[in-house]
Amino acid sequence: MAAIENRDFRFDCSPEKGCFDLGRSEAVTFINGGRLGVMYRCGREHFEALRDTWQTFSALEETVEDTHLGLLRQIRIETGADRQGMAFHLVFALPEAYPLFLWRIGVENRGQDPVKIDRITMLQSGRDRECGQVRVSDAEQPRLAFYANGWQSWNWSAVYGNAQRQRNTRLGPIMGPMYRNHSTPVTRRAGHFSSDFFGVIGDRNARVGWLVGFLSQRQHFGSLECWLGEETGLCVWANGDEAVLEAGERIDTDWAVAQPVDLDRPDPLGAYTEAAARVNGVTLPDKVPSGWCSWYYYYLNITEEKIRRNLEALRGMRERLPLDLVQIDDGFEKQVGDWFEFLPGFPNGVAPLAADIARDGFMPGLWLAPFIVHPRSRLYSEHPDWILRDGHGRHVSAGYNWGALRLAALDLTMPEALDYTRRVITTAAHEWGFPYLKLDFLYAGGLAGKRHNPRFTRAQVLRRGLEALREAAGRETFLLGCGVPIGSSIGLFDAMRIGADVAGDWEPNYMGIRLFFDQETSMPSARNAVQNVLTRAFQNRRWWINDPDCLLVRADTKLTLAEIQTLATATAMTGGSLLLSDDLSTLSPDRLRIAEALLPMLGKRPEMPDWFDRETPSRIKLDLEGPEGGWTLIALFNWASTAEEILFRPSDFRLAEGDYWARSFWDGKVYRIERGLPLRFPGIPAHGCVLLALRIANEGKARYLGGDLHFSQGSEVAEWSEEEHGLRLRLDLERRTEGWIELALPRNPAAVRVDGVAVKLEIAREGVYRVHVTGQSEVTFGYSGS
Ligand code: 9PG
Repeated sequence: MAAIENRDFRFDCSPEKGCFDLGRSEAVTFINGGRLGVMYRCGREHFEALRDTWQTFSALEETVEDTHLGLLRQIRIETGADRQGMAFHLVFALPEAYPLFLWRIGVENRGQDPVKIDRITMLQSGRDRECGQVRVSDAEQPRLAFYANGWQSWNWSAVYGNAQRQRNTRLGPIMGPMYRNHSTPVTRRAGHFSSDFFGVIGDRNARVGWLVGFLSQRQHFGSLECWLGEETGLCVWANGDEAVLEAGERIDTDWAVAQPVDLDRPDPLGAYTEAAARVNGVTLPDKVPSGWCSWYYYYLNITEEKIRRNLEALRGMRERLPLDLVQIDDGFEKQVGDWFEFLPGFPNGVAPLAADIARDGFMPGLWLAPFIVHPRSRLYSEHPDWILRDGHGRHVSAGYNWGALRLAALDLTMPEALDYTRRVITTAAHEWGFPYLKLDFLYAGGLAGKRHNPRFTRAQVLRRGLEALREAAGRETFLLGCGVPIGSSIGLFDAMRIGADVAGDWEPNYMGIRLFFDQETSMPSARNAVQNVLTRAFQNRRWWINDPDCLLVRADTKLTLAEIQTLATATAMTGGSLLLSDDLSTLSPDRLRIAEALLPMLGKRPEMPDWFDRETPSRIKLDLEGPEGGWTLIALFNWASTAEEILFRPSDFRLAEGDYWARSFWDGKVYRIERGLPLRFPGIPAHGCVLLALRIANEGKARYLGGDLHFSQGSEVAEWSEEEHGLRLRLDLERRTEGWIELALPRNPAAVRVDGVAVKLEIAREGVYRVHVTGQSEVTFGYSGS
């Protein structure tokens, strides 16, 4: 028996029996009798070690200093070699600085022969008497649910209730390589789920749960499997990918991690995300990107001329819509893979465009997909040995796109292939002049196949490939990751696409066919994009800046105005980047105004109060502070496909007691909330939303209620001073605009001046006044009777 304990955890293990218990102090034991295991092969024979006993050679309790995590109190167990000569190093640790439990397994080949590692099981518990049991809470009627994280940027991430079935692609044979990690099981039955990198099992009734997973993904892709129901079960493992471990070599897993989760805390996954950021050396960029991207209007149909037209439009509207970035997307290259040859629309390549974009004061950005290869490219035919192949010599499929049923991928263990990807990045960043690169389809670097060097796991190959890209780009280049496994990317990208592509349709379709395809969760569509914008919002400003994908505001898509407002609301409220992707030269002023109202971006991570309670969260909360005091933004979504009444219940949001003013941004209505009573919003359209600014009513004092200048309805207020005789406020929006603001005033104002000019005041309702202003106005109210 060996045990460690601190104020958060109790851990004990029985090395002879090969099992362990883990629980929160003063709460039910989460894992009771959990097991480890290492599955490996020697020649043709399969073995599983650590399963029944850890054959302990030595066990040591110690405190060590970890460069990233600080002080760790740990138990280190060394096993003796088994009959094949395999020895194992187990570490169980409690960091002083984080409420986390960590463990890892080192696998050492002390035998004579190479072995292949299939799987390193970090935890198996429940569903089998041998493996003890899993308990999340002691509630009499638990309502268990599981957060499943998608493998890469585009893959659906959601919380499923125990009666639900996980959403899996039905395009597996064709899109499997893009839509899932092949070593993470496909689940089919209700209550059976799988996840990549980490997952959260929780009880919706007891409001507690546990996150389990990994802090990094440098060594192995991490997978999880979870069973909810009669018998709860949990399995967490590192995928060995049959990588060869030579005699005398050792491989250690990334840290496995368990974090107790309080579902009602504002930042429930904070400890985990912070520790993972630390371990991976994250540094956040100073500025949240805003800009324009060519993809979602022109798609592959871009030319130098069309980019220039939009550049000119951007220049013309800069005062009203100050964006930083102009990003050229897919469609300039001769073929995916042949990055140094250009299509006829770019007769001079992209370097002159980068120069012009920069000359106009914008940051030039370029899309590249350095790990994926079109089978009709020159690269493919000239360097057959750089292409990832299976055991039969056939190229491994990286999925279907660009008219190719089976795209190919580079074998990044071929030094020349990796060098080529470095050259692509160096050229784009340092010769063509792009300080911003969107690096896409990077999952292709981590597909299963027979590699030139069989001694690396897929995760090692991918991570080293990504590190090579970062090194080639230099720290100064802004890198946006896209189509890339989440856990492998932490610490390497400044921004990360965290969801599926947006599109001009709410639901996905293939060449207009909705039936069947509308069930797909990684295909481009507004619905699929917004899903992860909400369910991965917690990653923003911890692992990178989240990229929610582009906001389309033009009128000629199939999106309704309500749907566009929903995308704008989700984008703005989650604090990631803002990219437009319409033909800016043809946008109408009212549509442009939707985008304008999101600038400047706030770049804050919000709270998601019902993130664990439904598959798609329907509430966002963001607390803000200004010279006038604090206020709260609340977004409420109607995910139904029919118009519905939305109910706003202040008690759902842990708001301070009192009476409130609420102003709804998209329709400009002002409400008064008395004694915590709910507000009703009837007839919110399908996929529509309500965006409220809430301020506690302060009798006897003036309150800013909001307006139509900025979605936050308050961050435009730069100065605010109220005296007995009146009120003075100054707005500063960093862009040119005009519109209305509304205030609740304690007394009837006798005189109102906007920028020194007396104006007429409109009364919106009793005690609430409207004034027309610009984004930089100074407004003074003189109260009457004083
Ligand atoms: C350029 C595009 C854009 C876009 C990227 C990526 O599921 N799919 O088949 C699928 C295809 C393309 C795709 C995403 C998913 O888009 O996300 O922003 O850059 O490539 O080709």
